[in-house]
Amino acid sequence: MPTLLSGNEAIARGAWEAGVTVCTGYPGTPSTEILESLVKMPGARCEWSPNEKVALEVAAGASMAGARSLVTMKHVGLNVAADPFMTLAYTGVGAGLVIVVADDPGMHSSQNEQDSRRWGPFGKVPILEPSDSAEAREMAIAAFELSESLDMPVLLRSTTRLSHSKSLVEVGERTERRGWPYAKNPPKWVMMPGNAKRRRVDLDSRLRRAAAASEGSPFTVEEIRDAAVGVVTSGVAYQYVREALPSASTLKLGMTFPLPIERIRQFATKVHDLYVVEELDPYLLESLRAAGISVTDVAVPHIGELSPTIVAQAFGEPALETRQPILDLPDRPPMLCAGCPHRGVFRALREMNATVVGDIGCYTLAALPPLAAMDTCLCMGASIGMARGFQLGSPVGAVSASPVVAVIGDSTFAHSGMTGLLEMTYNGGDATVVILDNRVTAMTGHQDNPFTGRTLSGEPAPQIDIEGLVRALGVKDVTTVDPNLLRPTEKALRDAVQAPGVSVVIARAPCIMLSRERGVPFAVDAEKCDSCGECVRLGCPAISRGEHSRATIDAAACAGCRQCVQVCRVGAIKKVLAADAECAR
Ligand SMILES: Cc1ncc(C[n+]2csc(CCOP(=O)(O)OP(=O)(O)O)c2C)c(N)n1
Repeated sequence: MPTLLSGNEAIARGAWEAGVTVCTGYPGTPSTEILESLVKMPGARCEWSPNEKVALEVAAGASMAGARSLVTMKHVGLNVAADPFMTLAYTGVGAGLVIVVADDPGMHSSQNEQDSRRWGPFGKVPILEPSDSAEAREMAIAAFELSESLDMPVLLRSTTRLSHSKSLVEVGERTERRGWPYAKNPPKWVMMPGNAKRRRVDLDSRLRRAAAASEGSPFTVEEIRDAAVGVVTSGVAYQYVREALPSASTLKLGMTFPLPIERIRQFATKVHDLYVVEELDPYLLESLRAAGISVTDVAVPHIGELSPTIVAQAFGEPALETRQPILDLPDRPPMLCAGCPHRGVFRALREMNATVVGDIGCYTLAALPPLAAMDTCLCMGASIGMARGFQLGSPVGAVSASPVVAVIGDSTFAHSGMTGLLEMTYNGGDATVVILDNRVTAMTGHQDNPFTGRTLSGEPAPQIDIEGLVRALGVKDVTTVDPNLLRPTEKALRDAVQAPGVSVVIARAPCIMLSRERGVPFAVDAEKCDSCGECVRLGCPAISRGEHSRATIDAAACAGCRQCVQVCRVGAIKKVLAADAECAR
């Protein structure tokens, strides 16, 4: 009986059926739900790692020890894991090792777009690319087989649309795998120059076997319809081509590294004009042209996500009919939630005219008006190293006029912030670092991390002490504040920027979405409000301007955090009576 599964659920299901026993990863949209699904299935040990590099190393070790292993991450995660990744094809694997990487064309929730197919030729790692959930499951199973038969890790590449869309999947049973007992084999496992040189040559012969596997792959499907137009495509782009150009002949590639060049060549002989439709980089296009296959140009954009309409228009066809929204909904720009504890820190930093070197998490939203209190955001963990760079690179005097403050979330600090702090303490840095400890990895949907005291499977874990950790990294000036208390927070930050050397302020209050009970909401006394806008500038979605520009609070949205009460100079914000509060909600 077919089941409706998202691409992520289908990958999890396929890996489980393949007998995977070790699953690791670091959260990142659109990949997060793979481990969250797997952890509910019996027989596989699933863990969030502090970052993707560690996750891949755990999976690599487990594979060498004889367990089928899976590791999941979003596209930028593979940059973090690139070091072990680039040598894993040399060592090869013990039991099957599958690396799932989920790209985000269109940057729905990412700081850049990357085409992870480039990692195939770069890391010399075979790639499978599903185009719907059923294939995602089948390819997850096949990826383990391929990994073992080729003695290589296999990359399973998804994209947001595939990971998050649901389609029908015929599921099967789990096959338990007996472990491959670990055998000492330094020439294979110890990558020092002498061994690596031999493995590099061996890798080429494995790549030739991979190319042969690609030529014979059942996942590459040729569909001849009208021979006038032939399209080579892969992944979800195949679905768009089928919808936009229903009569076109297609060659859907399942293995996108190594490419089945001979099959593509044969397909080209069967059609009049050959086109390539692919999302993001012209990866297939360049490869086909490099192989001497003649491809007709078509204006499919190489930026952003494709859609059936974009594909249709590129071929001069009319736009496809799409469903129009029933209501003309107002824009809702992203902002910190009502009651978010991060807000208090950013208000203080704005008041201090600080240069705020930011990082990635919910708190990045503080860059937007009206808070407008973040100067930079580059990649996870960059804030502390960049703050050191700001300090070194600023003209003398400029730094003290605008104190340099790095802000970083708890999960991000564990991910890749700790080494930045070591850079600071080791090299005599003089900046303030704020660790926004909301007790969870909020941005990606409330995952646990080494500071939360719980594992992915919900078991209790040692709750790593951030203060102790920061001190061990060489910081002497460490203060902890509750960021919902605005004055003490601002005082702690002002003291920290004035203190010589590295100061760390830990702003600790749980994410408002973690608290099951919200506080009693507040309301504005219109008689008292002088329209100064201080509360509005907090950027709380519960507060807006009403009649005569006076502030009003939406009691249904107010979380009762009291931050606005603390900024109101005329005492116009008061608690709503408990009975009225119930009505408002
Ligand atoms: C290398 C990399 N991995 C994963 C992500 C996805 N991601 C963005 S922010 C974030 C974690 C944020 O958690 P935290 O630092 O605790 O801040 P919060 O959202 O809780 O405020 C993650 C996992 C990413 N952008 N880059």
